[in-house]
Amino acid sequence: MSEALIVIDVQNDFCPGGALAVPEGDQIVPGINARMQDFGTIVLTQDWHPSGHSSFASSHSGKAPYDMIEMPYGPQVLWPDHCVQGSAGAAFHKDLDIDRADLIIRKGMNPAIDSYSAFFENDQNTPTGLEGYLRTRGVTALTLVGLATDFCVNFSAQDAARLGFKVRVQADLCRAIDLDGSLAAAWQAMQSAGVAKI
Ligand code: VGL
Ligand code: ZN
Repeated sequence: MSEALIVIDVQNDFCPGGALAVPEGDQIVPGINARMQDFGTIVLTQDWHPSGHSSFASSHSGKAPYDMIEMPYGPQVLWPDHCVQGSAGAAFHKDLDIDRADLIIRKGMNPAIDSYSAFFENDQNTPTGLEGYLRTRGVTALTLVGLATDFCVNFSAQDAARLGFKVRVQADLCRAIDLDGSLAAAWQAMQSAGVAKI
């Protein structure tokens, strides 16, 4: 019961054919389903943006997807519109075994702040509540899988390690966006934060 599997953002928009498709994003689904049986607690995260979210390029005139802008909380990549609340793209991949989840945590609802991490919004300050959920259930060790390795998995893993959880990221059950070397930088940052790559 002290180990949890955290499944990050395995949603249609991050799979081939989706608005922010991660190459091979769908290929990790069978392996994630199989891995669920090894854990006493299973948490799914769901990127869940209001339409017109500030992380969408379409919300900034003259900006294109993958441009960078400066937000009050720091630099922000602008994304194609994705994971809009209630849309088909925001739904979990149809083969993901969501019936096994103990908790589904949604993030990215604040229109003014993006939220890559399952623990904090990108202001690094506003909590999602996941830390409290895990601690009150006695969870001390986390294995992270899902999408995308270099964004939501990366930020979630670093935050979890900083919060004092024992953190592993299972690389074969993750896939990356990899913008300008962001995947290599993410593994470096995770390693420095004390995250184990398995
Ligand atoms: C993600 C970009 C924008 C992710 C979410 O799940 O990695 N990336 N929103
Ligand atoms: Zn998002």
